Amino acid sequence: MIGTVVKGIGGFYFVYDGETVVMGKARGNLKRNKDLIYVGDVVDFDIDENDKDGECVIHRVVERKNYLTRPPVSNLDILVVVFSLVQPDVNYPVIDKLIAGCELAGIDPVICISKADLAGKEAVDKALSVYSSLYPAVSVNAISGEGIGQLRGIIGGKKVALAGPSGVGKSTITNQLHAGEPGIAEAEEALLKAATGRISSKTGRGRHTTRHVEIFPMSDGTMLYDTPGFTSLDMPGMEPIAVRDLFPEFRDLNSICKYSDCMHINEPECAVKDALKNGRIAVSRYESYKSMTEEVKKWQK
Ligand SMILES: Nc1nc2c(ncn2[C@@H]2O[C@H](COP(=O)(O)OP(=O)(O)OP(=O)(O)O)[C@@H](O)[C@H]2O)c(=O)[nH]1
Ligand SMILES: [Mg+2]
Ligand SMILES: [Zn+2]
Repeated sequence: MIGTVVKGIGGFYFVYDGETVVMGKARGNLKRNKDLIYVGDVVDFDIDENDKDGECVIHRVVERKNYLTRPPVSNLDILVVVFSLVQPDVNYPVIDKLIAGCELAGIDPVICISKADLAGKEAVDKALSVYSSLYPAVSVNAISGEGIGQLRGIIGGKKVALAGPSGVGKSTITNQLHAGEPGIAEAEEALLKAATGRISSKTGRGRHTTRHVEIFPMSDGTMLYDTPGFTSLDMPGMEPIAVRDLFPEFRDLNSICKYSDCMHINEPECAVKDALKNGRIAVSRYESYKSMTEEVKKWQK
């Protein structure tokens, strides 16, 4: 059978088959390295009635679409990049780096401006306009629920996680998305409760110290990854020139620049700098790009 790993705890995995969650273990090779199974993995599993430790055995991890190591999750379709304009103030280089990390990992970013009630419509619209030609972009007030419906529409049926700076409202938005959702979580909770004793006796740890990432399947098919919160994605060593490709607004322009390897910084006859001058590229995006290329250069030394 095929299912999705929705939680891993102390060598046990919780597999969701589209209807229920079963607990089980990894077989053979998979078992030797517990890092080999990620939350989000699609796995081949069998129900094992005779196994005293769990209800299912995982045979194989289906090839991943993508994965992140911090937090360790796989197969995300969408990362909702959440940020507020005030409380806390927006930090565009951090946000744009997160978005670039999505581009690199093969995850679709969705831009979510939170705390729309605190910033004023004009500021929110302006921030949305920076992104709306590049990615799906919404603003929300997670206290009143405004904009949550629109966000639901965008992420519906997909495998989704929220990321962004601390305090921007990720947990509040997550709670709104969960509002009115019935029970897989409860069924899973009951399973977990039953399993916790066993797990604790094997690993010496209880549930609170081992909790990291967990997926909540929702009634519309959305799988919401609940992570402890992450603010950046891993950026492996890369050539500065490769940073260009992480900014979709440059893609059509790269070939118009005088030099094919134009970094869009000091070169003459640069289509990106022209677009910047006439406002077709946002200053904040360009500044983020420059700071990312600087960062990548530093790692190379
Ligand atoms: N005014 C206003 N406050 C909000 C909104 N969304 C969240 N808050 C508040 O902002 C604070 C932080 O929200 P959280 O949801 O905990 O933020 P978080 O992103 O999960 O923070 P971390 O878990 O630290 O990463 C809380 O006091 C929320 O009540 C909003 O839309 N408007
Ligand atoms: Mg939180
Ligand atoms: Zn250029």
